[in-house]
Amino acid sequence: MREKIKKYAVELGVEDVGIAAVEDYQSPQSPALESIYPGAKSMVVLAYRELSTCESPNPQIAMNGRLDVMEFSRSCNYKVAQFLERECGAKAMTVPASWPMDINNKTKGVIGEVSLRHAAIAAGLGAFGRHNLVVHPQLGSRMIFTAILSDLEITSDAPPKENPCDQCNQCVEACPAQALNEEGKTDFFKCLKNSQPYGLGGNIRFWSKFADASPEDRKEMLRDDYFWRLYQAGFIGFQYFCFKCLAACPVGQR
Ligand code: B12
Ligand code: SF4
Ligand code: SF4
Repeated sequence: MREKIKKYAVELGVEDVGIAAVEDYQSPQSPALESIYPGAKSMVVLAYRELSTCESPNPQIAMNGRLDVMEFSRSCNYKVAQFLERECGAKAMTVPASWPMDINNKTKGVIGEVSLRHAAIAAGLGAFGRHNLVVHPQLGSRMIFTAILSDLEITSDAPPKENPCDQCNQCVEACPAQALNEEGKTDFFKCLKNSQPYGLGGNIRFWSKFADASPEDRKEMLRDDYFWRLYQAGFIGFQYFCFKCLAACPVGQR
């Protein structure tokens, strides 16, 4: 069964596949899996490689690489879930790369329904690097994950023999927001401000200022580049304007 699932996913173009038994998934801050899928027994975790677009100094092109991989990942995730239901007799539920997630004042929008880093680690796809991302032993840090929960009883894949991160610190030095200075912790407010300048924080700042502005100043604000970028972000969805920590990592670079 394990090999049959992996073969199908790899043929779709997924870079690597790991499987974790739910008891090996431990993410203290995330919702309990039981609240998402009562009776879930395992998860199939799919790994995709971010293209070299993440090195582009042009933020639109860098972001476009992410949009490509997210669109591809949504389709592969659905197809693998469909395969689990059709060919393996499972009940399958998909976990997206990023959204939707429960975004509220308590979680601040930084806790996914399932933590895909912890899922990838439980599925043997890598280990936490100094940048708090999962580093795959052969493919490196430029990895994006999705997952499928199911009631299939399958044991976890073995973890890599050693952590591929050699603590070279290049990711920490590359971070323009100094969000990685403290080991084992990403300062997510610093990261968010830099990596999603037109996200929720940007919207709150803009609209608060707008509410207090005079009619003349409001007109000016609507002609400003910042508003135009907010507008674009609104219809594209998530916008990541920084890929520096993952792009700086030398592991697995060709
Ligand atoms: C919300 C979110 C963010 C938030 C908050 C991040 C955070 N600290 O949790 C912000 C906006 C800041 C963010 C930034 C980024 N993100 Co993000 N993000 C997510 C999302 C949607 C949810 C994360 C979550 O649930 N966090 C809450 C829980 C899990 O965190 P936690 O328990 O506090 O655990 C953290 C620490 O305690 C620590 N930790 C826990 N145990 C251990 C053990 C050891 C040994 C160590 C060292 C650390 C450690 O690591 C965790 C990360 O900080 C996931 C997708 C998903 N559903 O998982 C993507 C995800 C984590 N993001 C991803 C990426 C790539 C990024 C960015 C590079 C932005 C970009 N351009 O894509 C940056 C990287 C920031 C960084 N270096 O940490 C990828 C990571 C892929 C990978 N190779 O690991 C994910 C998995 C998306 C995906 N589908 O692949 N992200
Ligand atoms: S995404 Fe950018 S701002 Fe966020 S931790 Fe990585 S390098 Fe720093
Ligand atoms: S850049 Fe260096 S320190 Fe950072 S994750 Fe990669 S190997 Fe580890």
